[in-house]
Amino acid sequence: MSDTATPNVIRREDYAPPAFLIDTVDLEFDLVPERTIVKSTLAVRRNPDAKHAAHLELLGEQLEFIGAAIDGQPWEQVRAHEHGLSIENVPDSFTLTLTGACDPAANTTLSGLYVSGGNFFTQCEAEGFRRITWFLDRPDVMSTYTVTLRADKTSYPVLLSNGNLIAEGDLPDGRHYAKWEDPFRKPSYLFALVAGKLVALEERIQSGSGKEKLLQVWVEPHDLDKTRHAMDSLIHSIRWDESRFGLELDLDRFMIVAVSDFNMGAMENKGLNIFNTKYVLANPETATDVDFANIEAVVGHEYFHNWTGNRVTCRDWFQLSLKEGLTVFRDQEFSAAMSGGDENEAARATKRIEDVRVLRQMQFAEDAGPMAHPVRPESYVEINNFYTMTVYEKGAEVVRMYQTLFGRDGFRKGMDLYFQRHDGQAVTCDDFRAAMADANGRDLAQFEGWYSQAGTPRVSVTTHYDAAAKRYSVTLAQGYANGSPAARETQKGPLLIPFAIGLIGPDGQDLPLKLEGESQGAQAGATTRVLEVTEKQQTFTFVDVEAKPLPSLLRNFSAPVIVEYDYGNDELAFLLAHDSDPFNRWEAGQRLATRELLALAARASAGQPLETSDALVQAFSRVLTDTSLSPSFRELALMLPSETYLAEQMAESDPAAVHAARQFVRKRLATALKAEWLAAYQANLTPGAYEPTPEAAGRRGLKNLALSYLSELDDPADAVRLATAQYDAANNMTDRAAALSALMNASAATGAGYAKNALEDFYARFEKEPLVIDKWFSLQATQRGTAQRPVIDTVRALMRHPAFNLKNPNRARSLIFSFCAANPAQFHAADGSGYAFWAEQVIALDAINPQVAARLARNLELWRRFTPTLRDKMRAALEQVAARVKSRDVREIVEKALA
Ligand code: B3K
Ligand code: ZN
Repeated sequence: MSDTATPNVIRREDYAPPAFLIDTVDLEFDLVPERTIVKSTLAVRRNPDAKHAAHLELLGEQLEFIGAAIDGQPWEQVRAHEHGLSIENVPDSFTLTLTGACDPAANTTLSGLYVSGGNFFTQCEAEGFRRITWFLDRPDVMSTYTVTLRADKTSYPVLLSNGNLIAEGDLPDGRHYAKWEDPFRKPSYLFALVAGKLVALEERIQSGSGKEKLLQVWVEPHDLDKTRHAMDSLIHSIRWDESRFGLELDLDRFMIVAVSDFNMGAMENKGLNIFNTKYVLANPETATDVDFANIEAVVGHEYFHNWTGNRVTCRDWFQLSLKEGLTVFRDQEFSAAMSGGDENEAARATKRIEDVRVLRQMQFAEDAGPMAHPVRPESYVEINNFYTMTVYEKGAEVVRMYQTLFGRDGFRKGMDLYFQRHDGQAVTCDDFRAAMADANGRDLAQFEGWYSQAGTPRVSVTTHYDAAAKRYSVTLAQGYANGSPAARETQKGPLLIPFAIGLIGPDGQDLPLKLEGESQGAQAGATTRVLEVTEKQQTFTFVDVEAKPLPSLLRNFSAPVIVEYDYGNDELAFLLAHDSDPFNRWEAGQRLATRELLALAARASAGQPLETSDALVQAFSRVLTDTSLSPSFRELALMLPSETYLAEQMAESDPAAVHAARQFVRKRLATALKAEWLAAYQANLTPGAYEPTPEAAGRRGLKNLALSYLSELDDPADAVRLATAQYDAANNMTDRAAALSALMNASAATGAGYAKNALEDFYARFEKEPLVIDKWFSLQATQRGTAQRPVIDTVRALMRHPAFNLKNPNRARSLIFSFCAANPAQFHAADGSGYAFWAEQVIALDAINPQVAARLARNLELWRRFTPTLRDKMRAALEQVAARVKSRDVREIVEKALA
C-alpha cells in the first residue's frame, strides 16, 4: 500500500500481543550523514502468550536492506517490502542480525535518525525507530539495549546514547567509538542517540538514598551560557519527585540535549532526554518569564516520564494518556509547587488558571470538532495526530480527579500500588484506574466513562433556598449539549463527576456546610465540599443555611466540564470581589467579561454601533486597585478572554466581530482607567538584576499588561514614552519584548511609525540568537493589521526574509503558525487571503515534514462553525489541500474535517 492509497485505520479493539519478543538489542552505528550503516543484533523468541506465527514480521521504513543472518548464518528467506521485512520460517528462539542503511542528511521529517546543524539526533516516539532499523516497533516489546557509535572524531567528538557509558576509544582513520549500555528494559520508542560538536554544563548531586548522580545539559558551544536554568529545573524536578512521590532517579547519569530542529517540545528517551532548544536555553537577555516557566515545566515533564512512561510504559498507543495525562498532571503539580509552595493557595491558583485557560480554549474546541476523541481513543490512522490536547490536557484533568476524590494521600497510595504492580511493564489506562480504586477501597467502574467518552460534559445547575426551613438545595444535571458527530458516538451513561462547591453568605464569607442526613462533625468546618455526582440528575441539600447564599460552583475547576448557571452581573461582581476560591474569583471576572464581549460581538456582527455599561469597568477597577491581590492574579483577572475563545462561544464564529468587540472594550478599559494603569505600571517596576522568580515575573506581567492597555489610547503618547524608555533600558527579554509589542500596537492603532526603530534594533541586536529571531517573526505575524497594510502582506514579505527557513519547525511556527492560529482577525480576512496562504503552506510542509504539516492542517478543522461566507472559503481551501497532499498525517486531518 502506498501512502496515497486509502489509509488503514488502526483500532483499539484489534490489539493482539506480539508473536515474538526481543530480549536484547545490540546496535552498531557507523555514522555518516548521507549513508549511516546500522547493524542490529536481536535475541528473539516466540511469545508464549501469543498465537503461533511462522514468519517474523518486522517494521521498517525508508531503509536499504543489506543483509540478514540467523545464529550467525546468512538467512536467505527474507522478503523486503515497503513496510519492512518478513523473516520467513524462523526457529523458536534465535539471534537475528540485520544490516541496513539510512540517509540522515536527507531526513527532513525529523523522525528517526536525522542531521541538524551538522550533528546527529534521533526521535523515535511514536514510530521513528523503524526508520533506523527493522524492529517490532511497538511499545509492548521491551528489551535491554547496548549501543556502539562510531564516527569521525573531529566532526563528532561527542557520542551519546541511553544509559551508562561502558567503553570508548580511538579507531583508525581519525574515527572513534563509544559504547553505551542501558540496564533498564525499554520499548524502542525510548531509544536515542546524539553525535556531534556539543559541550555540557555538568553537576553532580546525591539522590535521596545517597547515590551519586551525574547530570548534564548538552548544547552547542555558543549556548553554554543559557543552560543554568535548565540544570536548576532538573535538580528541582529530581527533588520534587523524591519528596512528593518517593520516586528516585534510577540511572547513574541523566542527560538533556538541546537541538534546534525538533518537531515538538522535548522527548523523554531513557537517560538521554532530547529537547527543542526553546525548552532548554534561557538567560535574562534572550528568554522571557514565560520561557523560564515553560523550561521548568518541560524539564520537569520529561524527567517525570522516567517513572510515568519509562519504568511503566504503554501497552499500545491507544493508552498514550496513561503516560501523558499522568505526566502532565505531575508537571502541573510541580510547577504549582515551584510557584508558591504547597501552602500558598493563591500562588497555586495562578498556575491552575493558566492551565484551565488552555484547556478551555484548545481542548474544548477539539472536542467540538471532527477530531474529537476520548482520552483513550478508539482508532487512528496516524498515531502522531493523537498527541492531542485531549490525550494530554484532558487526560491530566482525569488524573487530577482521582486526587480530588481521594485527596493527596489517597492519590499517593494509588501511585504506590501502581508501581508495585506494574514496574517494568507495558500496561493500560484500566490498570491505572484499578490501582487507584484498589488502593482506596473504591469501585471506580463508572469512572471509566472519562476514558471512553468524547465531548465536553455540561453540568447545569439550579438552586432553591427555603428560608423557613433554612435549606438550600442544589440540583446538578449532566449531559452533552454540544459536540460533533464524532463525539456523540461515544457518549454513553452518566459520568462520576467530582463537583466542588462552596456557599457564600451575604457578607462575602464562606458558610459552614452540612448536607442533609449528615451527622454533625462530618467534615466539620470545611467550607468547600466535593459532591460526587453519579446520576443524570441529582439534588444535594444543605441544611442549617442561615441566609440565602450565592453558590461558588466547580471550585478550582474540579472536573473538565462546562457549568451552566444563570448568575446575574451583580452576583458575578460579588464573586469576583469575595470568593475565597481564587480560581472562581478569576472565573467570575471572566464570565462577566465574556458576557459583555459576546453581546458586543453580536452587535458588531449585525453592523450595530458598540456601546457598553459600566459594570465591567467598575469590576476591573476594583481588581486593578486591590493591592491585597498578588500582581500575577491581577494580571490574569484583568486579561480579557482571547479572541479565539470568544469566537468559539458564538453560535457562528465571526472573528472580525470578536476583534472589534474586544478592541472596543480594551480601549474603553484603557480610557476609563488610565490613571490606574499608569499607577500600576509605576508600582510594579522591578529594578535591579533580573530574577525569574514567580514574584518578580508577576510584577512584570501586571506592569506590561498596563502598558499594553495604555497603548490602546487614542493618544498613546504615555504608552509610547514608557515603552520607548523600557525598550532602551531593559535588562531582560520580558520587558524588551513587551515594550516592542506595545509600540507595535500603538503604531497599528494610530498609523504612526513608533515601532520602526525598535523592530530594526531588535533584529540587529539578536541576529545570532535563533530563538529570539523566532520572537521577532512571531511578533510581526500576530500584530494588528491596518486597512492600509493587512498582516498577510507582512507575512508574505517575511517568508522571503533571508532568516526564514521552512524546514526549521520553530521558524515555521514563529511565522506561519503564529499568523494562522494566533491572529484570528487577520487570518480570517473576508477575502480568504489567509486561507489561500494556509493551503499553500500545508502543501509545502507536507513534502518536507508531515508531522508539522498536520499540525498546521488542523487550523481549519472547525470550519463548519464559522459564518457562511468564511465557511465556504474555508471548505474550498480544505478541498484544495485534500487534492494535493500525500502524507498519511495530513490526509487524516483534512479528510476528517471534510467528512
Ligand atoms: N512523548 C513526547 C511526545 C512525542 C510526540 C511524537 N509525535 C514528549 C512528551 O510528551 O513528553
Ligand atoms: Zn509527555
